[in-house]
Formats: sequence, C-alpha cells, structure tokens
Amino acid sequence: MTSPVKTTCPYCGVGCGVITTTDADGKTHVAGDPDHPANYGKLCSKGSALGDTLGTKDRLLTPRLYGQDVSWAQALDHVAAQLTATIREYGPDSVAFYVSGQLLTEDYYVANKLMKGFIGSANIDTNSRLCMSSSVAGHKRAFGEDIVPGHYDDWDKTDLAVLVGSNAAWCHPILFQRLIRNQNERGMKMVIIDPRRTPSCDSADLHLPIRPGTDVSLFNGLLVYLADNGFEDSHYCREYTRGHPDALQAAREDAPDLLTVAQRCDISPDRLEAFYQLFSQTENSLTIYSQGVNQSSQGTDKVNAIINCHLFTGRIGRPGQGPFSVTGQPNAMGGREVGGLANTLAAHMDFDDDSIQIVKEFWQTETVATQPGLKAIDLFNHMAEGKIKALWVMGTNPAASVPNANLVHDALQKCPLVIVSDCIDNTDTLQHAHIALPAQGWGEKDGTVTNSERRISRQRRFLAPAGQAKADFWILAEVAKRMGWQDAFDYESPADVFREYSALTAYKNDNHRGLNLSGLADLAADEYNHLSPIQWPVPAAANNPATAPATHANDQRFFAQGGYFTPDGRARFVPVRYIPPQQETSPTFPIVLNSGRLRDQWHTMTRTGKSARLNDHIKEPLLTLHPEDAKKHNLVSGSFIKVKSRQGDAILRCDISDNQRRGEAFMPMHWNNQYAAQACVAQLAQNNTDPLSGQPEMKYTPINMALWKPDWSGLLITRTALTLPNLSYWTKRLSTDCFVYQIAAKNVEITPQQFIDHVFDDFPAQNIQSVQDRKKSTAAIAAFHQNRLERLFFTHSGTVQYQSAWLEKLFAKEQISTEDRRSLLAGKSAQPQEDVGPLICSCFGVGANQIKTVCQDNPHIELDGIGEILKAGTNCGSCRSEIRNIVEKFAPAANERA
Ligand SMILES: Nc1nc2c(c(=O)[nH]1)N[C@H]1C(S)=C(S)[C@@H](COP(=O)(O)OP(=O)(O)OC[C@H]3O[C@@H](n4cnc5c(=O)[nH]c(N)nc54)[C@H](O)[C@@H]3O)O[C@H]1N2
Ligand SMILES: Nc1nc2c(c(=O)[nH]1)N[C@H]1C(S)=C(S)[C@@H](COP(=O)(O)OP(=O)(O)OC[C@H]3O[C@@H](n4cnc5c(=O)[nH]c(N)nc54)[C@H](O)[C@@H]3O)O[C@H]1N2
Ligand code: SF4
Ligand SMILES: [Mo]
Repeated sequence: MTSPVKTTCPYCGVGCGVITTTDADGKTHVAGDPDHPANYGKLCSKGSALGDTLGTKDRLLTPRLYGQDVSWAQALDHVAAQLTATIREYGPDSVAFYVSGQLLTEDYYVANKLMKGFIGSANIDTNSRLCMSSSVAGHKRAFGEDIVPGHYDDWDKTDLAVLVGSNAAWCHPILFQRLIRNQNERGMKMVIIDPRRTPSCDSADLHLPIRPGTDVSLFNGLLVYLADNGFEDSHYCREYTRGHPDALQAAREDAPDLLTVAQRCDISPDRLEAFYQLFSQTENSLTIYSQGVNQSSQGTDKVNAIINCHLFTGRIGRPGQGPFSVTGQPNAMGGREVGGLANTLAAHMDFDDDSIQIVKEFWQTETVATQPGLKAIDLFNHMAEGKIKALWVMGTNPAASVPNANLVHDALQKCPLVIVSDCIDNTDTLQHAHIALPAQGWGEKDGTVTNSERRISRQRRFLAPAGQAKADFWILAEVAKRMGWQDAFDYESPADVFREYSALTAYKNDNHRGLNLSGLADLAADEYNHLSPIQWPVPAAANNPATAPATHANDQRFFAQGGYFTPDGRARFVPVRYIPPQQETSPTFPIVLNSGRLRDQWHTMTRTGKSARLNDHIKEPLLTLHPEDAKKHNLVSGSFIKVKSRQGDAILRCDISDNQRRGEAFMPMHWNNQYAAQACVAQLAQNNTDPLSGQPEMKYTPINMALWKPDWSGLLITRTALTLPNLSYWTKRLSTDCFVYQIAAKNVEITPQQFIDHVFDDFPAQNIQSVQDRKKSTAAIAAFHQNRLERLFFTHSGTVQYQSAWLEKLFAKEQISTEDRRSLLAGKSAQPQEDVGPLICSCFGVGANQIKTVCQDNPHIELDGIGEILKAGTNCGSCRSEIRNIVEKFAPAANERA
C-alpha cells in the first residue's frame, strides 16, 4: 500500500478533498478527506467510484500524427511548425484554442499566455462558455468583477436556500447533503425553481415548476414585492449601490403584480406568493443557481434579476446571505481566473488600455491581443465557414457537447489542422483529429483547481503517467518554445507556473482587482506541494500558506460593506425584462426539449462510462415525457421515439413521468456516438446564444417526436467490445465482466440473421449454440470459448426491452453448466438470481427491487430504516430522494403517514 496522497476530486465544482492509497496490485482506493472544508470526509457516488476510472484501458498512450504513432519530439515539432506556418499565412486570428474547465490552473494559464500574449490573438475560449459565462457576465455587470461573494459556510448558516435551475441533489451532491442536514437540524427551508420536479425537489419545502425561461419575471416580481412590502435595505442601496430606481421601474413594467407573474411563469399565484413571503421574511437567504439560469438566451439577465433582489435587501456578503453561482467543473473557476474566456485578457483583466499595458509588461511581450476573440459558438460557426485554419482542443469533447453538434462535426471536418489533447483514445472529437496528443489524467497530473467558493486546492499525482502521456502545461510550453518563445515558457514544474500566475494577479493591482494571490507568489516548491486548501483573495502579508491550517479560517466574503470593483466602488442594479427564448415552439416543433445531467454520469462519459456500478443507475438514454404527451403520441414506457429538432435528430426510449410539465421533454446530455447510435442531445440542441455572455440556450430546443417502430429488437452481451454494423438504435454499456448492447433495427437496414452473421463471425460453428422460434420470430445464440460464455444474443420482433442483470452475471463464471446453457438459451436462469432492478445506491450496490421487497416486508418502514437494513443511502446520500420515492410507493403505511 502506498502512503496516502491528498488530492481533489476531478468532477464537479464542489471540489471535494480526496485521499488516495494504491495497493500492491496497483488498485487505487479513494476516501473523502476529513480535513477538506468542501466535504469534511464525504464523497458522492461519482467520487467514491473514482478508482474504477483509472488504468490504461482505452487511454491515448502515444502521440499520433495522421493516425501513425510518433515520438513526442516529432509531434511537438509538427504542431509548432504547422501553427507557425498557419499564422504566417493567415494571421494570428486564423488559429484558435478550445479548452476546458477540467484543465488545471497551470495548464490554463500557459494556454492563455501562449494565445493572448504571444500568438497575439484572443481566440481561446473554453467549455465554460457553455457553462458559466452568463454568471461571469452577470457578476461583471453587477459587481465590476467576476466574484462569487460568499462561501460554503453560508450553506450552513442560511435559513432559506433558493435553488434556481439547479439539480444539486445529483450535480452538487455533497453540498446538497449540507442543505439537507441544515433542514433537519435547524429547520432551514428550501425552495426549488425548476420546470421539472427533479430529485432535489423531493427535499424541498416548496417547488415552483415554472415555464422554462421565465426566471427574469419571477425575480422581477420578487423585487416589486420586496419594494412594496418594505423590505428595501435603504442604507445598503444608498451607500453601496447605484441604479435601483431604474431596475425597479423595469421590474414593475415586466412584473406588475402577482397574477401577471403567475401567468407568465405558469404557476399558481398561491405558490408564488408563498415564495415571495418566505424570501421577504427570511433575512438569511441564499440564492443558489446553476444551468437552468446560465444556459439560456437570457442567462445574464436571469443572473442580474437574482442579484438585484439581494442588493435591494442588502443580503450579500453576510453569513448565510447572498447570490451563489455554483460552478460545474472542477476548475471552472480557475479558468475564469486565469482569463481563459475569449472576452477576458488575463487574471480578471479585460481588454482596456491599462490592462493591456499591465499584461504586456508582465509577460514582456509586444504581441498581446488587444481585443476579445471568438466565443465558442462563434468559433465553430467561423470554422464551418472555413475561417479558422487550425484548432487545438484540450480537455473537452465539443463534437459531443457543443449544441448543434452536426455543425461542429462539419466545422472540424473542414478545419485544415485539428489538434486534440485528451486522455482517452476514442471520443467523438478525436475522430476529427489530425494530431492526437496524450494528456495525463487525474492522479497523473499535478497542479491546482479552484472550486465554487474560490478555494484553491491541489490535485496531486499518485500514479505514474499512462504510456507517454504528458501534462497539458508541459505540452503547451514545449510547443511555445518551438515557436520561438523559449524564455517566456521556460517552466520546470507546475509550481513555476503557479508562482508566475499568482504574481500576475498581484502585479499593479492596488486593490483594483479582487483576485489577488500575492501571498502565494513566492511559494517554495515544498510549500506548493504541501499547500492546504485556501480561499482567495490571499493578500501577501496575511498568509503564510505553508503554515496555514487546513481549514482556512478567514472570513472570506465580499461586499457586505460595498467595496465593489466598479469605477465608483458601487454595485450596479441592472434593469431587466423578460424576453422569450429565441427559438420558439411552432406547430412543426411543438415540444420543448430540456437537457441536463444524471446522478452517476459525467458529461460525455469518457470516465464514468468505465465504471460498471455507475453505469447501472440509468442504463440507457431515455427521453422523459409527461404522461399526456406520451399518450398523445401513442408512447408507452420503453417505446422508441424518433425526435427531431431544426438541428438534428435522435432515437431513444421513452420514460414517462409526471415530474415533467406538459409539452416539455428532458434528455440527458451524456450519451454520444461512442455509446449510442443516435442519442446525442448536442445534435438536437439549438445554439442560439445570450447576446451578452455568448452562452448557448441548451435548456430550450423546440422538437417534435413520433413513435418509432423497429422490425426487431435485440440484446447483445459480449465479453469484449464490438464494432456494430450501422443500425438505427444501439446503446452500449460496460458491465462488470461484459459489455451490454441494446439493439433495434428495421429489416431494410439489417435483418436479425444478417446481424447474427456479423456478430458471431469470429466463432467457429462448434462454439455456437442457438435456439430459434421462427413463428415467434425469436432467436437466442450463445458463443463459448471452451466452457466459458463469450457472447450472447437474443432477438424478438417488434419493440422489446430486455432485462439483462442475471445474464450479465453468467459472464463472471469460468464454467457454464449444461443446465445453465439450456436455460440461458430458453431465456431463463437455471438458478434464478434475484434481479435487483435499477441500481439506486451505487455505494452499496442496492437496487430498486431490493428496496421494494424490504418495504413490502416492513410496511411501517421509513427512509432511515432502509439504511439500517440494506445500508442504502447511508454513505454519500445522493440516492436518498430516490429511496424515499420507493418507500412512499411500496411501504403501505407511508400512505397513512401522508
Ligand atoms: N452527476 C453529475 N454532476 C455534475 C455534472 C455531470 O455531468 N454529472 N456536471 C457538472 C457541471 S459541468 C455542471 S455545469 C453542473 C450543472 O448542474 P445543474 O445546473 O444543477 O444541472 P443540469 O441538469 O444541467 O440543469 C439544472 C436544471 O435546470 C433546469 N432548467 C431548465 N430550464 C430552466 C429554466 O428556464 N429555469 C430554471 N429555473 N430551471 C431550468 C433543468 O430542468 C435542470 O433540472 O453539474 C456538475 N455536476
Ligand atoms: N445539451 C446540453 N449540452 C451541454 C450541457 C447541457 O446541459 N445540455 N452542458 C454543457 C456544460 S455545462 C459543459 S461543462 C459541457 C461539458 O462538455 P465536455 O467538456 O465536452 O465534456 P467532457 O466529457 O467532460 O469532456 C472532457 C474531455 O477531456 C478529457 N480530459 C479529462 N481530463 C483531461 C485532462 O486533464 N487533460 C486533457 N487534455 N483532457 C482531459 C476527457 O477524456 C474528455 O474527452 O457540456 C455542455 N453541453
Ligand atoms: S460532490 Fe461528488 S463529484 Fe462533486 S467533487 Fe464531491 S465527490 Fe466529486
Ligand atoms: Mo458545466
């Protein structure tokens, strides 16, 4: 066993501390870090399963040039020469970087410096454009700088948490658990504003299922209510802000009274009033918001509508009070800090003359970019028009995540030079790469990340790099040196980069910028290595991080006494009015498609897709619909649906739930061309953007849909992954000892027999056993190697959804008994195994059917009783709301309690 290493979880912006140990067989164990102030020892289902995602399988192990493995020297020389030649021929703005909130701060800083300081273009943008840019723009408008005023301690101190467009139970699980604890222990109240009844709503005191996109009116109405009922903090407004009469005037025009707002938001006036009353009367209120706010054509206005209410009541920067934008990715915040967005220059400085001068001096360069570059959506649009000649993608998978992905595929196809740095060797984006560069992944790379509360934590190395994988900052610096900038990129370690970045935040700062890390600019290598999680600002005198306690105890809140970063030091109220979503529904596209996340998958599944237990939660991509919409379209649960938008189409299965509003559907963002035939939401989603932030409206795409009837369905389980022939429907899932494919097709594409011939052609006839029933159009085929099961296929005419749990378990056996063989082809188990149903608790592997059985046996059981019997829900707690739903449904006494 190696000695424990303290590092940070590479998934969400909560930024939990993790302790890893690696045993003699190379298996890594992860545990929550009890000293880390983001999580105090807890981890959610994804964090707990991090060990499953490591290893060299499916990794990109060597640099590749036009499909050929090459040495690093060859790859780097080629990249540098091609970029130089492109810039010489077409100018600096013909090249672009598209980077990621999953890079470390050090990587991000070097990428930004290379593009904006030396190539001399600002064409570096990041997937944070799709994620946080509306919050950034809203913060800048109101505060003069992109600053989250509060910190996680506020989640423990608040008396009212309002979650707007945030499904924190699944997306920020550890923070959500804090809210639940405060609800239980202190009677804190929780309100959720989300068109869907999400798993987070199971714990809410009040849910407002608003019409999508109407948040601005909801908060304008709140502002009016606060004004009319005497809740203005006139001292705060007078001393520290500017512009509230105009904002209030706009709010009155947009949201004159409760009834108008209730109608616009399509919720009951009673519920609306209950929310307004609760907010008004609760001084300690915290408004937490995420992608339901940001990913909107009016995202920035939504952010300011929220902030206006907090400024008006002076509820900002005090314990338990404030607007709180939660970040998505582990280093979304760090990327914003270094300046990775195309419309910022560096270290919270923009393209004004003073900032340009400061950055020029600091980087000692004459070629600093002087105006903003292309934001992500514009970047891919320009590329599709042939205007971008070279693109370098790092740490993101735009072909699967940027909306209107068909256009992104075209753009990548057209771009003469596509360089992709990734850890994985098979992503939708890598398929377009001329040059693929293997990057070190979590556990191999070394540097820092900043979480939602501005806390900088170390990600530390505890594994040797896979193959020849290198750190992203190293790859960038090597290319920069080869392009002729040896001195400016002469870094030996991430600590070198971090010191330089910290020094830039301090350079000529004079308290003009809240982002100030001067106290970290002189860290010795050892101090950097041992750096405890620390919140910025870190002014020089106040801190010696080498001796700082793990829980940095300063009160690191902003703005309780003004001190805004606007020219006059005052916050700005922003007048905002509701604007409907840009692409409206129409008779041809009558349904609104919403999209977002599932509990146990991370984005395009490149890592979580490698964990069998995470894949067990939701096994196929589903489109969730309201029962009436399903009925109208003749859909039942499990039916296939063909979905079309103005941008693209998809085929996926139907899931029916009255958690959806009528006329609205929800689709997870995770599946892509590596995991399904046609279930990538990015291909459907529209790419209209918020005019201020450039963030695309990914929660609102008009679609239509129709029942799709295959001629046959099938279930394929195989020990090794397969390349399937072209089919309308397939999904792929890694299970413990096998891969599971659900399949459906029309006979004109391929018949079951043709499919069988294709899939079993690598087995000699004597290794195959089959049973066919022509009358019923069913078949079952199994292939063995000696006595071990290698591949299984079942097919049936029409639409069938196979249960595969017990069949998957047969792949764990080294020998299959004769009896097992017979019954497996008959579709029955010889020794029937309990089908545990969909996995609810990934920490302890407990399925829905097991919980159901316990409920039926214990009619009086409550949520905690399930934990006592099955342990389900007692570790990370991410599944507690799902367990509660089952208890309410199947423990008969629950109805009496209700
Ligand atoms: N399990 C898991 N966790 C993650 C991630 C992951 O991939 N998987 N990704 C991380 C990242 S990068 C991010 S950005 C965060 C995202 O975290 P969240 O923003 O919480 O997650 P989403 O599911 O994208 O969307 C949130 C909610 O917005 C709602 N919504 C849609 N339209 C509107 C609207 O008009 N108004 C309001 N008020 N709500 C609306 C949706 O119904 C949805 O429930 O999650 C992070 N955490
Ligand atoms: N319809 C719809 N679309 C969405 C969203 C939505 O809610 N709805 N959400 C949007 C949001 S908020 C986000 S954040 C994006 C996320 O979208 P992406 O950023 O495209 O998603 P990931 O799967 O996280 O891609 C990260 C890639 O980087 C690789 N990688 C991981 N670590 C490293 C590293 O250290 N170095 C390098 N070089 N590579 C690495 C991974 O293997 C993976 O291929 O999706 C956006 N798209
Ligand atoms: S909440 Fe879960 S995914 Fe997010 S940082 Fe913590 S352990 Fe990782
Ligand atoms: Mo995100």
